[in-house]
Amino acid sequence: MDGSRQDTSLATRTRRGRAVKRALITGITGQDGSYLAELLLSKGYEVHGIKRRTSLFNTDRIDHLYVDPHVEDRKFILHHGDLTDATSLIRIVQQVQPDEIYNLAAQSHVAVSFEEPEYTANSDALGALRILEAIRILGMEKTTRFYQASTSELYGLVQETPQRETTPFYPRSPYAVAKLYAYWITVNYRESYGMYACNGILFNHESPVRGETFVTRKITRALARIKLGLQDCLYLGNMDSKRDWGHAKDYVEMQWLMLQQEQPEDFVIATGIQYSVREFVEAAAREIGMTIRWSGTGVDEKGFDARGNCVVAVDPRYFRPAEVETLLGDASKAKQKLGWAAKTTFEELVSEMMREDLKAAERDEVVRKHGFNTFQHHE
Ligand code: NDP
Ligand code: GDR
Repeated sequence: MDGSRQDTSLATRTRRGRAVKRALITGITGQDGSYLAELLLSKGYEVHGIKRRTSLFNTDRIDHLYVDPHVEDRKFILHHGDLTDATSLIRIVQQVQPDEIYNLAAQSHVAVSFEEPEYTANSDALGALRILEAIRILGMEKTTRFYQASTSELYGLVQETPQRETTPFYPRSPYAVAKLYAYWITVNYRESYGMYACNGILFNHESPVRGETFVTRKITRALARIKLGLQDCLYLGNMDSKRDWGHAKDYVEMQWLMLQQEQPEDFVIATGIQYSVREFVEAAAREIGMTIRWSGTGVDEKGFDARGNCVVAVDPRYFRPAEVETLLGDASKAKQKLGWAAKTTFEELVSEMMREDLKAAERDEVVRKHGFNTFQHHE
């Protein structure tokens, strides 16, 4: 049978008079992917996502959106693929024929990028190129809009404070260097092929579903577990590091807005307020009425000390070969052109994360009481 004349692909079935917009999200199983999928579904989109094959289920963050594949006219559909596998990306883009592609997938951990620099470059730099090429190979330059998840890490060793769209970049990690390539290849394809392609230069954004090894979630999760006696100590690296922390839910709204404009442009997304890692620990502890006892380098004491305080210790293993000491964003362009501003305050963010991690720790406490192990991760 001549496959090329078969009209069976998802794309050809729905392209005729398509009533709803169709989005493809890479990294849909991640923090931002889950919030963006929720947002787009609430706007009536048909949402397609790319997930990687893993030996265990990796869809915890999106399980509430799952629709049984046997249901007709599903609005939420997952595809197996990988940013390091061009053939899978071309096949998915061809099948889905998306109006909008959000490239959120990445090896997104800065510290890990020093340990896996080549893989980080492959997925974070070449991954973006592979999607842009898929759009081009399939002749969809004028019909598919592209969003690239760029990052404040591009500013690295900061050249200007606060950082805005015009601030020069100075990446400080294999992750940031890979993202620098992705940033410029997005600009280049926009300028070379007239594609609607843009970069959101997002500063750190967190939530209760933030990965457990990023510092904010590591802190809220550990304090909750220490409070319930499930963990004895919190080990951190550079506590003087400063970040501009926002809420992921606010930031994905901006990702969508950026693809709805007349002209593609790059935008900084940030709150404009900065706190240190130490201040984050203090704010989280305040939320649950806990007193912190700061220990020096190396751990001389463990767990609650004699006065019932929580011990936070510095462990040099969390220091990075090159650190980004301070980041503070200026999102005035987003405010002026798109009417966007962060809604969630720092206190609200910390409070929500702390509340959700306490609930999770309480669940683990029940499990432990019934004689089962709960694991203590120090990552
Ligand atoms: P997460 O680490 O939570 O999610 C990353 C996603 O990418 C996961 O779905 C992961 O899959 C997927 N992924 C990783 N490698 C591959 C690959 N080779 N092929 C396909 N999928 C892959 O990141 P966030 O949601 O926090 O961030 C989203 C994007 O925004 C990332 O690109 C990140 O670098 C960038 N960014 C994030 C900021 C933040 O503060 N959160 C700030 C600025 C930029 P799996 O679930 O299987 O691991
Ligand atoms: P970041 O986030 O590197 O900014 O990248 P992370 O939360 O990992 O680190 C923030 C700062 O905290 C310091 N730190 C620690 N970090 C971790 N992970 N674990 C620790 O124990 C610890 N102690 C201190 C770090 O040194 C750093 O200075 C995040 C990611 O989401 C990227 O994908 C994204 O591009 C940027 O934010 C913007």
